[in-house]
Amino acid sequence: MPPETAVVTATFSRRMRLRLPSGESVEARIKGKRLRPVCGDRVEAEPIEREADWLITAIHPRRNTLSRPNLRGRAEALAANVDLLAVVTAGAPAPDWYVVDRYLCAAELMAAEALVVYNKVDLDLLGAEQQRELDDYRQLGYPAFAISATTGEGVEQLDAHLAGTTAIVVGQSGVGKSTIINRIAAEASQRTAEISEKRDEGRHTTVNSVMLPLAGGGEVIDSPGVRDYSPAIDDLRDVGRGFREIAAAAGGCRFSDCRHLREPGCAVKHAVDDGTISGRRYESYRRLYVLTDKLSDKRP
Ligand SMILES: Nc1nc2c(ncn2[C@@H]2O[C@H](COP(=O)(O)OP(=O)(O)O)[C@@H](O)[C@H]2O)c(=O)[nH]1
Ligand SMILES: [Mg+2]
Ligand SMILES: [Zn+2]
Repeated sequence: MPPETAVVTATFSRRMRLRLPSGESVEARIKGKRLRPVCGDRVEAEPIEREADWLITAIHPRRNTLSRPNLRGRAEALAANVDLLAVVTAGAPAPDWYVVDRYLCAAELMAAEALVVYNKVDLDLLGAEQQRELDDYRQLGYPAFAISATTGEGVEQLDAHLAGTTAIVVGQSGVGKSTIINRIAAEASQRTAEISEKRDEGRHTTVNSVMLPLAGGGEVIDSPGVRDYSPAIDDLRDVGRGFREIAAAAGGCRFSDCRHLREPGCAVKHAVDDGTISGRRYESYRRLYVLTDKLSDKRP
């Protein structure tokens, strides 16, 4: 059989599940040690003689990549070719808006759409402060949804936004990503994901990502919980580009290479002082800038 272009729909460390152009799902391993396919990748694959496994021989160029820095400060891909990031927080564990901002920054830099989900409204923990954060995101143009994956409240509106896209659901561990996906994924596909996870139990400790068809068309990737996510950023100036309102204000800074930290004539700081830019969002920017600067020192 000739090689085929397949889509990576699940990764379990170095084992993959592929969807062939025929729609059939097969399991695959990877040729050599250099290739690192992730969910959403388009790959070249060929059947292996007298085996059920297929072999991935190449990864097609990616439209975009969701990545984070690894321990050596280099970019490690988590998923590829996505249209939209659904960033999930919840009543419990307590929302970490800094993590939300870092995912939103990643979305900007990879030219993907993004929206914010506050899950577990049924816990009645959505106070004025959280409500204000959600309103701030809406003001910036990010749709924000307060939902309960358990009761189904608000899920329909979220579902309507994701339909037809290739979306990835991201956020801290325990916020309800998998529960949300179980609600919105096409029913038959959920069982497939379960089987693959179970079959792998004991052999591989990490089930990384799974991509499932959405009931309303398109597909959704359930990503692993990454603790303290931050985007992999090569160019420090990209940190500011990842915050829409900061990118928009930066044109007014006195210096074209303004870092918006302590420079005189900084339009961003000015906007923070007069309340046009949220002080909390600015603090997110500042922290990520410092972190990215530190990580870039690590790279040889
Ligand atoms: N009360 C409540 N619990 C939820 C909701 N969504 C998920 N959970 C619970 O939160 C826990 C973590 O959910 P899970 O989907 O595994 O989170 P993930 O780590 O983000 O994938 C589980 O015990 C879920 O039952 C919700 O809307 N309300
Ligand atoms: Mg999960
Ligand atoms: Zn500035």
